[in-house]
Amino acid sequence: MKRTVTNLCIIHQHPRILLGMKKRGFGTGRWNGFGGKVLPDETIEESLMREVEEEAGIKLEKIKKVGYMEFEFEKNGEIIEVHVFKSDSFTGEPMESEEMKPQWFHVEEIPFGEMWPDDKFWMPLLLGDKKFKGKFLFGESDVILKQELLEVEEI
Ligand code: S76
Repeated sequence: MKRTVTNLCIIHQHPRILLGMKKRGFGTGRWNGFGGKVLPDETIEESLMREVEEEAGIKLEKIKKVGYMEFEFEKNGEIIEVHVFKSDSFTGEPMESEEMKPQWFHVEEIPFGEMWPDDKFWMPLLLGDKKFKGKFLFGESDVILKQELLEVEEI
């Protein structure tokens, strides 16, 4: 069974968050946090800094680990491990890249209908500065077949 280690970062400057519209690859057409696959010779944190700079043109100044999730896809048995971070400070101006079109959203107007269906479950924990662990099983058309989500003290 294939396991892929990835990271995901939500930039949260209350009351707004920065999301990116994914223009190609996994999750095309959905608003998402920034991030991607961890390469063999980098740490999870280094990978996150690289991905955010590549996708949104900004350099994160401070990151905080807030979650860990596993996404399993029934169709191919693939498991994606996701290390979730949040950040409230960066340098540079968010810029569209070949992969992502960044946009700020008010926390009351997050476009959950155009995001991965798990996001509406864990995003409130992230916005409330909680830490969490979760597991989601996705079926046909990415519907959630099974889910577990727990608030934890340490991640
Ligand atoms: O927020 C999410 N980002 C992804 O890339 C994939 N959720 C998700 N679920 C499969």
